[in-house]
Amino acid sequence: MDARLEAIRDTVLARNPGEAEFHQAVTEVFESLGPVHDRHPEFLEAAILERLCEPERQIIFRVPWTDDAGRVRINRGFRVEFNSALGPYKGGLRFHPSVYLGIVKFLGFEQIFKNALTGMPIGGGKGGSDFDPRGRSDAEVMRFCQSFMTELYRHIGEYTDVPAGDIGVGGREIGYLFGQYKRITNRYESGVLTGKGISWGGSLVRPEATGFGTVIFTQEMLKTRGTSFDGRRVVVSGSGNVAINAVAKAQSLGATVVACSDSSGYIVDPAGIDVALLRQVKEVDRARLKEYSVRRGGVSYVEGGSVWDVDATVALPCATQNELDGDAAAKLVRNGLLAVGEGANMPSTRDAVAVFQDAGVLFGPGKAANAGGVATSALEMQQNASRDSWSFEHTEARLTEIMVGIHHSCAATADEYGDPGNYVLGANIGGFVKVADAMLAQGLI
Ligand code: NDP
Ligand code: 2IT
Repeated sequence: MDARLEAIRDTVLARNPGEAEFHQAVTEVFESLGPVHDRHPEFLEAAILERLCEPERQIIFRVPWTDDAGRVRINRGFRVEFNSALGPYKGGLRFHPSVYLGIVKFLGFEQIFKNALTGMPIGGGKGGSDFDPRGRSDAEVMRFCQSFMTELYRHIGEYTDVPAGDIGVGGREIGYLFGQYKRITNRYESGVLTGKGISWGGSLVRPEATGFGTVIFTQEMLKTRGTSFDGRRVVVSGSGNVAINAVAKAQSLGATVVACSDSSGYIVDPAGIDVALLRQVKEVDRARLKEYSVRRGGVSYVEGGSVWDVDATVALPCATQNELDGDAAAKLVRNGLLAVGEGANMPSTRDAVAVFQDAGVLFGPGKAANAGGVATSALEMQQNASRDSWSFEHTEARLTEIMVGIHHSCAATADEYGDPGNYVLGANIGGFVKVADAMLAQGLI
């Protein structure tokens, strides 16, 4: 890392003790930014990096709720409004027991650059709670969401901060959150949340967008080597919103997705995953992935273990941060890996990224490859602002155009900075320069 940037990075780490994931995300971005600061000393003079690493606002609050047995429960809620240079804070809410400030800050930090890459007018933010929705009834989830929004509502708004889903937050949760926002404010402010249902201000394609976009980005990378998904053997991790739609899109392009996972284990389906059955098990019945292997013949279920033990030419990590380490990366490379598209946020450890890049594997980092979700959220905001709703075909065409554009700009930036094919460099520099220019123009705030 450039010595000037290393000193700033060390200060950021010391100011934010114990936030390992935030440290990791900051370090990874800073490693790309030396050459930009050679060309733009004004960014250093204006302390752009120091400002970027300090969120504009951080909100932490108590979320009391009552479970079905009448027992009082207390969780912690977060919203980190990281950077508004390009637009209102925009980013998802994560409900998972592992959530703490360091996770929310890593996600919010990544979101700044991701959102810049989309070319849409959105700043970066993230939020969530250590609430664990697993095993909770609909009524419990509703009471939790209502209590969460009873504090959050005062901080958000169409022109201020626009949350959406992430792990543990999907259409059901967005519905309860929107209902409570509307009730408290007495405003039908559609643009305050994205990921809404189609009949009440949602956008077609938003549920599919992250997984679809990840595959579209990966297809663009494959094209640079004169190849495609057609006939490829693919492994996906996770079996939630992003994973399911990545499976669907990869298979529509002629790939066979032979494996996916949850935090308990993974399935191997050599004939290719039956997407309708996977949706039924996970989205309708809200069952564990193991149930898929019970209902479909010829499928093995491996309890525990790593889905990355399954050989593939394309790997799409779509579960969570740091789920793919250096050993897993080396095994995938030995098994003939050609490309990785990160559907999740920071799923590959820094060791894993180094293994992929050293081996010449096409590597699409999350802030570029999974930007289709938030980009389609921005399209949802656009539809809400104009009180319009677009067809599936039109919206999907916009998503495709945006993902192809992100691929192009990452590749062009990597070329410009003398490291062709380095999408990590391209994404970090491309996103950073847009935000830094806007921050300079807006003065010292
Ligand atoms: P979901 O809650 O729908 O699904 C999450 C999936 O990941 C589940 O299969 C879950 O398994 C698995 N998972 C979660 N945590 C862990 C863990 N600690 N260890 C192993 N597996 C785990 O979330 P999404 O599909 O929406 O999100 C997946 C990833 O994509 C996240 O990194 C998210 O930040 C990222 N992302 C999401 C976007 C979106 O639009 N939803 C946009 C861009 C990125 P289990 O059920 O066992 O917990
Ligand atoms: O990580 C992400 O980009 C998301 N969870 C989606 C955010 C959004 O506002 O749609």
